[in-house]
Amino acid sequence: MTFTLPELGYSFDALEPHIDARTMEIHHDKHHAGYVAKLNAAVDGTEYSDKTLGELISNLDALPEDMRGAVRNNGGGHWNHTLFWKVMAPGSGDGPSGEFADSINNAFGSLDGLKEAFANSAATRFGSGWAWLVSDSNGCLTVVSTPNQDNPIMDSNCCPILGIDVWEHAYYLNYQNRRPDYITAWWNVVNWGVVHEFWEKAKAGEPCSCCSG
Ligand code: MN3
Repeated sequence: MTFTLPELGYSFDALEPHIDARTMEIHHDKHHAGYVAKLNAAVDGTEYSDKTLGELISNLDALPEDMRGAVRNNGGGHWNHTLFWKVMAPGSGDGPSGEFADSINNAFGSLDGLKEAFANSAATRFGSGWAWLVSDSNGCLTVVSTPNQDNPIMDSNCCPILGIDVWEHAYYLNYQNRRPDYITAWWNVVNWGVVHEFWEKAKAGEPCSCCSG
């Protein structure tokens, strides 16, 4: 399979003022495109070229040592950014609703409790990485963080349904060293409808496949 860079689904300036157009353009067209190109370079022409992205990064141990690192970093990068673009939208509208809102309340007390756990996880990730809201197949929610381009599916059965990129390339033009301000502003562009859909699929026991194509 040759992996391709997905469309953003909205314009580069759609998330302003929370995320600026220049950051979005470089992030999507350069950083994400780079992960896709390097992933293809690692996998093309090997016996692993017919695997899906999800199969590759959730079975890293099965890969030969000389391609494992490239698939981990660039396959993880491709998966992570594909989710990231999907869980954001301009004018994100209403917050979580229905059973999904109940599940958030059960796990974190309230939506604010989730935001606090998430912000702590994202702000304290040393160096580059991600913070995630993950669901197990019972719909149970947890907040975790991963370094670099690692993804929770690399070593757990939990599926990420929301994630924030806290690499400096995601915010430095606008926020410089103020990672907490970026994290606070980012909630304004979270697309809760899509996060809710991903949670429903995780809870239904479907493979964690939102970004595996
Ligand atoms: Mn990034």
